[in-house]
Amino acid sequence: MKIKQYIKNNQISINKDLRLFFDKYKKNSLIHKAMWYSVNNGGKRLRPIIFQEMSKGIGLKKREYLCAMLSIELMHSYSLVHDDLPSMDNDDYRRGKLSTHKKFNEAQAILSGNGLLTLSFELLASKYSSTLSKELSYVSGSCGLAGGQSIDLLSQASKTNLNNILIIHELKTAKLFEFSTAAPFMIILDQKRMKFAKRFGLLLGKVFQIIDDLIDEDQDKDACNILNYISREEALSYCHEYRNQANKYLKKLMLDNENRLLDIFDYIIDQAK
Ligand code: GRG
Repeated sequence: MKIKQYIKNNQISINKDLRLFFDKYKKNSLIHKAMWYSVNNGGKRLRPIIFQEMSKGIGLKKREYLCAMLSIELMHSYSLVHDDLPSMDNDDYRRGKLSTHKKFNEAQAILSGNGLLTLSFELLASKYSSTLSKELSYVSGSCGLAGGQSIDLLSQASKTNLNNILIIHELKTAKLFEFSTAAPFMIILDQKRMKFAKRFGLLLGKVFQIIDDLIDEDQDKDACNILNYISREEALSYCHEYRNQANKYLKKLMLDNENRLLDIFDYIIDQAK
């Protein structure tokens, strides 16, 4: 099956998993409505797709990886809700729909983000060893998402430099990809391959963010867009270099589905075409 169709099928199935999971919250309190609104508004589900692919590659059954897969998407959704807030990026729209604070209000958006963040950890803690919660805390906290966002906001005020941009990319974006590729190996307690999977995921995340910068329609407004520091050709050559490095780590994982994972990598790069 072609990679585009494969990704589409995975999106459909992950959307179904998220819907089934949220059903039990009945969606009748405002905070749960806001949480569900933020999760269910057309995300590409790339992080859970990559996590699922890694999990399949090591023979995990869906019942073994489902909670971690949902947890990753809830974490991602929380970060977007807070990213859109007036005190952060101040975006009225996300994926062509009203952002959560515009649809509800600012207080409810903050609270629903908190609800998604904590639910993400509840899912991990209910099923797995504390390693997974600890690792997700690390990549989402001050040394990951939140830390990257903090540097990003500081850097918006004045021109920064390429090195700082690459650090922001790593913390704000790549760390959650790193967790997504490494978590399956945490589940099976395979330390050695977990290290290689982390390297693969971090490189994938860096590429994802460079491509996101290249296709950003508002790139002029974003002081942290990489195109303010290097040309499009240079940015793409970073992507190809990272892709080749990532391929070496992928090979060390010895997965049956390594071609599929590489196809997903290339699919991300191809978005810039
Ligand atoms: C307030 C404690 C605290 C933390 C805030 C806001 C935040 C943490 C982190 C920001 C993280 C962020 C928004 C990173 C950008 C990463 C990125 C490119 C997101 C878009 O990812 P896609 O394209 O999104 O996969 P979809 O829409 O497909 O789900």
